[in-house]
Formats: sequence, C-alpha cells, structure tokens
Amino acid sequence: MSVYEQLLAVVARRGAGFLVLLDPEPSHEVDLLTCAEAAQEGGADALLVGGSVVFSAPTDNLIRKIKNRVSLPVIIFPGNADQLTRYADAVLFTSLLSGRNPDYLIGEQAKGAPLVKAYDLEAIPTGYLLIESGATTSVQYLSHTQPIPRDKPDIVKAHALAAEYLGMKLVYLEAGSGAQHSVPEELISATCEYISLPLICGGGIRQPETAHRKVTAGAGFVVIGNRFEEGNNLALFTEFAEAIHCKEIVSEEVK
Ligand code: 1GP
Repeated sequence: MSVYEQLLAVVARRGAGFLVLLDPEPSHEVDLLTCAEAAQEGGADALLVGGSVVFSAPTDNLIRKIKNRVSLPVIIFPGNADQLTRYADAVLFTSLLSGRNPDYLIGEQAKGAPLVKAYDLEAIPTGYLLIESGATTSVQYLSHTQPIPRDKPDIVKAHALAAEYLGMKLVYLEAGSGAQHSVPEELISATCEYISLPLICGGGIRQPETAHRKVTAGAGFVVIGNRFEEGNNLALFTEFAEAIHCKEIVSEEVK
C-alpha cells in the first residue's frame, strides 16, 4: 500500500489523521528521536520531517535514525529541493499555490523531481496554501509570497479547486509554524465543502481542543509541530491523538 493510500485509510478508519512535524532547525532543542517515539506511542499516524526555514535540512542520517526507531510513515515536508533524502517513505511534493513566486510554484519542484525519481520516493502532489495568521511567518518571509487573507474564503476556495483540477492529491491550508492564529474553522469548512480532496490543516495549533475543532470543521489531517518543541510528553501526544481521532469508528465488541 502506498503512503498516500495509508493516509486515506487513516481518514476512513479514524475520521482524521494526526501528523507530527519534526523540524530539524538547529535552534530547536527538542530531541527529535525521542519526540518521534513518543508520537508513535501516543497515537500519531505519520511523521512529517522538514520545514520552511532553510538553515538546516533533514539529513540521510536523521531520517535513517527515525526509521530505525519508529514504524510510522516518514514523509519529507520540504522547504526546498535540498531537503530531499532517499531514506524517507514519501515526500509531500508541494507547490506554493497561494504565492506568485515561480521558484516555489515550479522552480524547486523541477530541481527536486529528478532526485525524487532517483531516490524512488513516493511523491504526493500537494497544493500548499499559506493563510494569513496575524504576523509575518517564516514561510511567508522566506518564500517572498503573500498569504491569502484569512477573511477571504472565496480566494482560498478558488486556489484549492485549482489544486484539484491540476491533479494534486492533497490541499494543505497552512497558517505557518508557530502562527499567532491557526486557520479559521470557517475557512476549513468552506473549502472542504467546495473540493473533494482531503485537507491538511496546520500552523499555530497548540491545544487538543483546537485540533478537535479543525477536524469537526472537516480537516482530514491536522499537523502539530511547534507545540511539541515547547515541551512534549506521552500524555500530550495522547491528548492530541484523542482529539483528532474523535470520529474514529470503534468496532463493536464481539459478544
Ligand atoms: C507548519 O503546519 C505546520 O508547517 C505545523 O505548525 O509548528 O505551528 O504546529 P506548528
């Protein structure tokens, strides 16, 4: 089963998927390997590795160590083509569709595509939409793009539908790592009703209740990163997992 099929199966079984973002940025003091193990034990469905800040990138070594410790799918979430590594299971092959910077619409993708092929990585085409979240985020600053205003659902819907018509398999509504405000629930539900692709939502989600609201609004996947860098323990992962898997179908006990 491909990683994408595994992700779809998670949504079918648990209502929504819990994705933990591990960002190898050197200023982050969190132990990524311990975090990966706790994420798996706590009920996460997959790990994303990478980030928009380009001062550090996932290395072959880091991904190999993570793969040795956990059985969860490990998916590269690259800020640019340099973040690709052959040891991951898949890559979110994103295009920053909300922006108008050709480097992040197609330039980095053209640089990365031959590597994805050479590494035999599964590419999951993803329309990546940056949503305004209260202050300038790293991804906004580094990509030289404007986020879509958070009170303009029609613009978000149009971009998400364009992603679907371009043949992408996922749409990612991104407030930005550590965002002041997460993506509004109204925006999630309006977009979900308009397109037929699964929606990933992330950025600035610090509480399990907030994650729960994103799922109730229709998000297929919720990404949590920063919150686990501020401090993580097994209980916190479990709380997020329960909040995100709130629609899980529990099979009836055999009597
Ligand atoms: C960032 O959406 C992810 O790309 C996660 O954001 O780090 O704020 O949880 P946080």
